[in-house]
Amino acid sequence: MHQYLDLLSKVLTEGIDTEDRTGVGCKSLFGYQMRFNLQAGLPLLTTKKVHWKSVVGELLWFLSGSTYVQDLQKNGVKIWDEWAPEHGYLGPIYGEQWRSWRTYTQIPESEIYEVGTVDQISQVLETLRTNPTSRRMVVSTWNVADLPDMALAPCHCLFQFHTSLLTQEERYKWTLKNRIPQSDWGKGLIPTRKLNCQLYQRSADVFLGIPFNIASYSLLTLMVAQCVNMVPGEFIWTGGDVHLYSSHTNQALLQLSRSPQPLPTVTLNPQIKDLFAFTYGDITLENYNPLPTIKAPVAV
Ligand code: DHF
Ligand code: TMP
Repeated sequence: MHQYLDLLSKVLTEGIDTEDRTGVGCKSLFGYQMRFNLQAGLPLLTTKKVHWKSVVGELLWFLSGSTYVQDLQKNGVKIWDEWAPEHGYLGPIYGEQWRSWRTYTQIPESEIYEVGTVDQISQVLETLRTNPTSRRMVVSTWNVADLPDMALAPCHCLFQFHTSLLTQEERYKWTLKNRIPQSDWGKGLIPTRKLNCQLYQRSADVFLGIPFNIASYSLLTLMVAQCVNMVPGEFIWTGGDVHLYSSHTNQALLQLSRSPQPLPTVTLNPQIKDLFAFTYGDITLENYNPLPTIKAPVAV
């Protein structure tokens, strides 16, 4: 995770002091990219403890299509509480755009519109299975017409999957890592492609948000890869406005004084091939030995 620490230090030293929507104030820079090889372990910060249960809980909540905070809270996840109104509906944020982006189709020669929905995630899964060289495997949450109704405009607003052929050597390594017996090698079980994912995040809270966002999309890539029988490749994080809130300066300095530890790994229940069937118990984090938590107030 030296990539993350490099970014944190860059924002701290080169970020421009900026007034922002929250009134907290921050140092900000525009445009940045980090690449993570998912074969090297899960890119989950080790220079502070990241609340993994919240990362998984939030991702499963997105995948379920829910945007009700109650569905998160019942799994003990509190990270959306500050933005939830009394009734708990956060508006058409991530879950709704991922699974049921609304469409309006005019019935010919009438003033009547038929309401439908597009399940972007299912469409991408289908394309990965049937046309893996497609350059259109994009999921967007930047639904311009819906923005005014969202509790918070999407920060991680567009992601794209990409696949490429594995080399013989990469396939062989995978069979060893997954202990596929030699007698099964000819049976079409061994993946032929690797799966890459790139996220565009228009606005990124470098201390609180980014560690969650990287872990979340990396985990999503592992889960999708298993469902479409591919090997996880690279996760690429691309940021727009990357900022460090002034209330996080001391926390950032403390974090930069620490040394990264070996990355943890994730083991998924190998039986699950349906992305929407994963539950918390199917996702196991192993060898996560981070340095202690660093508390920081979230800018609302
Ligand atoms: N607003 C701002 N200003 N920054 C964010 O990162 C952010 N993230 C949102 C919604 N609005 C936001 C959704 N994701 C925390 C982490 C992610 C997140 C919201 C909040 C957070 O407070 N993390 C703490 C505690 C984690 C926990 O208790 O589960 C942390 O130390 O990582
Ligand atoms: P903004 O809408 O004014 O850009 O404020 C959103 C803030 O939330 C900003 O600090 C970025 C942060 N954020 C993340 O970094 N990651 C996330 O996943 C979410 C939801 C928000």
